[in-house]
Amino acid sequence: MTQERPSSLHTMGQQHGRRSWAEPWKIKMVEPLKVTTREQRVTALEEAGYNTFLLRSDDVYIDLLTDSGTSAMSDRQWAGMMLGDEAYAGSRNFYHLDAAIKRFYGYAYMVPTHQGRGAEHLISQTLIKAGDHIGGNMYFTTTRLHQELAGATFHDVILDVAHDPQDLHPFKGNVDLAKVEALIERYGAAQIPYISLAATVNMAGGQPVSMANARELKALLDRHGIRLMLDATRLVENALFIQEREEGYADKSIAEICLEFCSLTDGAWMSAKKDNLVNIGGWLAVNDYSVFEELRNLVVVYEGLHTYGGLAGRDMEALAIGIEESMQDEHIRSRVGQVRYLGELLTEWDIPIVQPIGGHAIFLDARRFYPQLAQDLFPAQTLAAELYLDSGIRSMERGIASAGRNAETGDHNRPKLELTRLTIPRRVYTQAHMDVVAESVKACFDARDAARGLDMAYEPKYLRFFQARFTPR
Ligand code: P70
Repeated sequence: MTQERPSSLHTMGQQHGRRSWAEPWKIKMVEPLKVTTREQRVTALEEAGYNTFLLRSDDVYIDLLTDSGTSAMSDRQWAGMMLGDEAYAGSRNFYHLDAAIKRFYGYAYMVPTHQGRGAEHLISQTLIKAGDHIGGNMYFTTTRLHQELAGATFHDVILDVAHDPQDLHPFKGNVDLAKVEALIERYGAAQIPYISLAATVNMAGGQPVSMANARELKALLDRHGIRLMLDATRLVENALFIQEREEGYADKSIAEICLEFCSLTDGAWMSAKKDNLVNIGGWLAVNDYSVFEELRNLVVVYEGLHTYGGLAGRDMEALAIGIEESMQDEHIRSRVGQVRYLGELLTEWDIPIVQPIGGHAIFLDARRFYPQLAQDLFPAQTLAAELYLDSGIRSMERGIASAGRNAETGDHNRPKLELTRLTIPRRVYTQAHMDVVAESVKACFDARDAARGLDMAYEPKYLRFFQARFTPR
């Protein structure tokens, strides 16, 4: 990959050591946005039970619910869609995708899946048996649920500082090796099929894992015969932080860093809807042929034949091209540069956000926004509602509602982090949109004393945050 690193691939600002993170593309097609009145927003939010997941996107102005499947594809990806080989078996697009995953992530065998949780389901059912224990660098909602449904108990093994929104550790996503050792000591290696490593860590605020931490973790697990499985959903963003912050990586390309990181793991699942720049898709890749054989058996039960896994040929083609585009240094610098632009504006205005600024989103610290609200009054959900009412911006709760209930006691899980996520889609919004968002957050911050909180009026059994309904106090 070294040939892909001439300085001409850096943004103009970076070539000159200036601060610009300007996008390495221009806009060819636009989609109009709808502006609503406050009255319309009040009605829409009431109909949605104060849950931003239940809003119609037609009622949203700037949609920062998620960076998942919301990216803009390039002209090359759209051209690739026309080359879809919609054969039931052996589509040529599958082989293109397989080659892209081998080239950029380095794993030997892969199956496509319809999205990330399809892959999480397959890997959990394949490697976990009832009574097992999984350590992970902070939980992610769907990941943990699939591990639990397969019979495992999840244990958080991330550094303690990851739970502190103000701690400035450069690699807040790192695993605390002492916690892993304690887990092995307590349950024995035979009951720990793998450690689940996410890079970056979504729920911690998009925080990265260092190469050194992954390497030490791998060495520790190798001594005990435990696998290391990667959630590669935002690995490309993680690679930028390694390039910027970790000694010895400043002159390595993003592609080289990703490949090295993956080489420290035994396999990965992927929600391709994030880093990989497609609207739908996922994949699951491993190096061990016997694990692959089992995955290939299961994929035909739950997803589709092993050469399409729930995706159309055209989707696999767009994904193969998206993987290559996502690995370009200038792409990822501008993507994370835009997130930082928003974060730096909010920081200048003393608005409490998770620091350091992460890769895919700005996380507002709802605890410090609304110190008057007890966590059981859903401060982060309240803030998401207030932001929508102010300006039609849609954000996502990442606090007590997302954390669900303890399977044994039935009580709420009460995470230390009570956050409202402003998630930036890739290649979609402009710097002016970021200004609108910052001003709206500021308006909500200025009116923070008036917030009263919410009660949960309807609670679904699984992943409750998606469909729960709330009523204002
Ligand atoms: C988000 C999305 C998805 C995701 C992820 C990581 C680190 C796996 C997945 C699953 C969508 C989402 C999902 C659950 C709750 C809220 C939002 N994250 N690992 O917005 O992939 O969605 O393709 O099945 O971030 O953060 P998929």
